[in-house]
Amino acid sequence: MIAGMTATWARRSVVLAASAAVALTVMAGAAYAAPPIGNPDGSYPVPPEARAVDTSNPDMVIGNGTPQSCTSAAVVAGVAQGGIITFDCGPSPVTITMTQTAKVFNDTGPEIVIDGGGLVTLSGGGVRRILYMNTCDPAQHWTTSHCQNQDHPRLTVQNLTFVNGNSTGQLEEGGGGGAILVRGGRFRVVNSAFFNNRCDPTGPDLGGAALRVLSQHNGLPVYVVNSTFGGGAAYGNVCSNGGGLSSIGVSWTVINSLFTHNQAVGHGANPARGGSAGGGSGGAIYLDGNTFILRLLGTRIENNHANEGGGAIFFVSNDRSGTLHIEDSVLRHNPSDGFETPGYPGIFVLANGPPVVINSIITDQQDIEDVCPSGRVCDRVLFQDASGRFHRWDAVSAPHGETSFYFGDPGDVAFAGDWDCDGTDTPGLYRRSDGFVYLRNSNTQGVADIRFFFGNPGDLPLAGDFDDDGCDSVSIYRPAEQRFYMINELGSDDGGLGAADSSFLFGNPGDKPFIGDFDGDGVDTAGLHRESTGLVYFRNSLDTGAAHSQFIYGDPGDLIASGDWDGDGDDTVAVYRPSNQTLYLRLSNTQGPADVSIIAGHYVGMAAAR
Ligand SMILES: [Ca+2]
Ligand SMILES: [Ca+2]
Ligand SMILES: [Ca+2]
Ligand SMILES: [Ca+2]
Repeated sequence: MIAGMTATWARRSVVLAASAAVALTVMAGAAYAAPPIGNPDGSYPVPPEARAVDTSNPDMVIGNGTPQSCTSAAVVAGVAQGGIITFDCGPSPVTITMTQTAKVFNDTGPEIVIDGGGLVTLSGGGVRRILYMNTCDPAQHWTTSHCQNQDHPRLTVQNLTFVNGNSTGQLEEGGGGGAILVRGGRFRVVNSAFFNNRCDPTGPDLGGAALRVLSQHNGLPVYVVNSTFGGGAAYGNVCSNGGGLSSIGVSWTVINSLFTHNQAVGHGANPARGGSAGGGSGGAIYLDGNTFILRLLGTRIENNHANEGGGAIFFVSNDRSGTLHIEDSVLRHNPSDGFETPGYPGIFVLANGPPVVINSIITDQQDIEDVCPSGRVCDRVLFQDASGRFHRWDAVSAPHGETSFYFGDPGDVAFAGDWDCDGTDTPGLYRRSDGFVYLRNSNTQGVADIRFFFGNPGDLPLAGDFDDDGCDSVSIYRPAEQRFYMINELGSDDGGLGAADSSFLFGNPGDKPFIGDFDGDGVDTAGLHRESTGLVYFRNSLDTGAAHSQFIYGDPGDLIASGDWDGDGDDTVAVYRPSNQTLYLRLSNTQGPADVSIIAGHYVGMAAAR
C-alpha cells in the first residue's frame, strides 16, 4: 500500500475542491457561555519572551478587596503610574466600565504589566477606547528624539478581558484600536479576551476593533498568546478593516489564539473605490505596510467575514518584502465577499512569495470531515522533505502531531512498508546513483537496518504486500518495458536480489506506477497514473490485462499514493500537489473532487504508511 514517488506526471485538469460535508455549528445557549480564552486546540510552544509576566510582586494594586473599589479612576491612575499592576476586587469576576481611557505615560515603567488575574473585565461602555499607549504623543511625554523606534515602554496586558471598546471618531494616528491602540515601544497580549469592540465602520486603512499597533521597536513582533478575539456569535469585534488585529508595518506572532465572528464592515477597499468610504478587508486581521511578518501558530480563525478582501486575513506588503507564515493552524469558513488569493480561501496576500503553510487547514468549508472514524485503523502519510527529513503524521487531519527524523540522502526516492511484519510501516529509500535499497524498521533517525541492491537505472521502486503474508517487500516497475517485476522477499547484507517471483506488462510509456490494495482482499496490486490525461487506472491482480477500474484525478506535477485513509479496508488515491503544498485525499476509487484537502507544507516525496 505504498507508492514510489518522484517525478512529475499527469496532465489534466480535474478540479480538486474540498467537498467536505458542511456541518453547521448550532450555537444553542452559547450566548450565555463565555467563549474560551485562547484556542482550546492550540499547543504550539510559547517562547519565554511571549509568556505571561510574573506579577507576584506588583508595584501597584488596584482596589482594596471589593468590587466597588475597582473604579475607572483607579485604573486610569494605576496605568498612569506604570510598573506591574494587579487588581484586588474581591473573589468574583468584576467589570470596570471606563469613564476615561487609561493612558500609559512613556516615562514610567519601562516595564508595564496590567494583570487582571482572570477576574477583571475592562469595558469601554460602547463609547470609548479602553487603553492607549503612544510614544509619539507629547501629552504622554516624549522620552527619546525618535519616538517611532524606541524599546520602551514595554506594555503587557495579561489575564484581562476587554469589552465594548469603541474608538469611533478617534482618528489620531489614523484611528482604529477600539479596545487598545499602541504606537511605539513593545506590546504583548497574553491570556486575554476581546469581545464586542468597535472602531469606525468606514475608512480605507483604518482598522483594529480590538488592537491597532504601530511603530514597534526595531520591527520586533507583537506577541499575542492564548487569547481570544470574538470566540462566539455574540462576541465578534467589528471595524472598517481588521475586526481583531490591525497594523501598518508591524510584525505579529500569534500563538494558540482564537479569532471568530469578527467582521470588516467597510466598503470600497483600499484605496477606496470612487464613491465609497473605503475599507472592508481582513475580517479577523488587517495588516498593511512594507517589511513585516505575521506568524500564526497553533491558532484557529473561523467564521470571520470581510465585505471586501480576506475574510480571515488581509496581508499587503506593498514592496513584497513581508512574509505570511501559518503553522499548526486552522482557518476555515472566513468568507471574503470581494476578493481573495486563489488557493487560499479567506486570505488576500501580497508578500514575498506565497504563504508558508505547514500542517494547517485553510478552507472555505465550515468543517473538515473526520477522515478516520474512531475505532478504525487507518493509513497516514509519510512525507519526505528536500533535506532528507521524514515527517510521519499521526493522523490524516490538520492540525496533527508528527514525528520527524532524518533518513538517507536528499534525492533518494522514498517509500514506506512493513519490512519486519510488525504492523507498522517504516521508510525505505531507493538510491538511483548506486541502485541500493535502504530500509529502516523504526520511524526514528538512524542508519538502514537492511541494505541490498536490485534493478536497473531508471527502475522505479514499489513497496507492498504482494502475497498477503503480512510483510511488505520491494518490487520495481521498469518504465522502458512497461513491466512490473514483483518480488516477495527482501534482500540483505548488501547483496543483490534474485529473479523476480513474477512479472507482467501493464501501462503505457510515461505512466507512473503506484501500489495499493484497491479491492481490500489483502493483496497489493498495481496502478498507474498517466501524464497526458490524469488517468488513474489499476488492476486487482498481478498480471497483464485491461484495467479493472479507471478514473481521472490530479494535475500535472502531482505526486500520487494510495492508502486506506478511512480504515474501511480498501486503498484509495491521494495526490500531493507541490505547487500549493496541498494533499488531496479521495475516499473512493471513483471520479470526483477531493473528499478532503489539507495544506501540508513543502515536501518532495509522499507515501501512505500504516
Ligand atoms: Ca514494521
Ligand atoms: Ca508480502
Ligand atoms: Ca487487492
Ligand atoms: Ca479505504
